[in-house]
Amino acid sequence: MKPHRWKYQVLPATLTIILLLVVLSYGQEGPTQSSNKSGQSREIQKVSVVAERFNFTPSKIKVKEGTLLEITLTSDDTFHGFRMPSAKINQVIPARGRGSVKVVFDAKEKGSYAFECSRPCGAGHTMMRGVIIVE
Ligand SMILES: [Cu+2]
Repeated sequence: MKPHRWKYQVLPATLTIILLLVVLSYGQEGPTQSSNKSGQSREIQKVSVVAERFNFTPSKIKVKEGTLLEITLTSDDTFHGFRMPSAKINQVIPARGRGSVKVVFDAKEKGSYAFECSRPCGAGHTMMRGVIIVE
């Protein structure tokens, strides 16, 4: 294989790794404070989730009971959806390059809360799901 070909294969891989690291570091922001109507402060946990055919990354999110979980959703390919029937959340996730969308999940009670893609996105659409674990 000629040397210049090799370069074209390694560059996209390197960019993907850098992008992943950026996404992961965003997902690990420390807790911040916010106030609700009664003036009590609530801890906010932020996480970034990337949707792509046919999974969410991460697909398992752990959060401490009593915090607000702020999820920033982006897509790595087409339009997807983020639906959590238990929390009455259903948001369209814009296609790659069209920005992100935020949803807030109130982790008020311990348990497992499933989420899933709500926009038909191909053959594996029904397998595109994840879970928030409040502990
Ligand atoms: Cu889908």
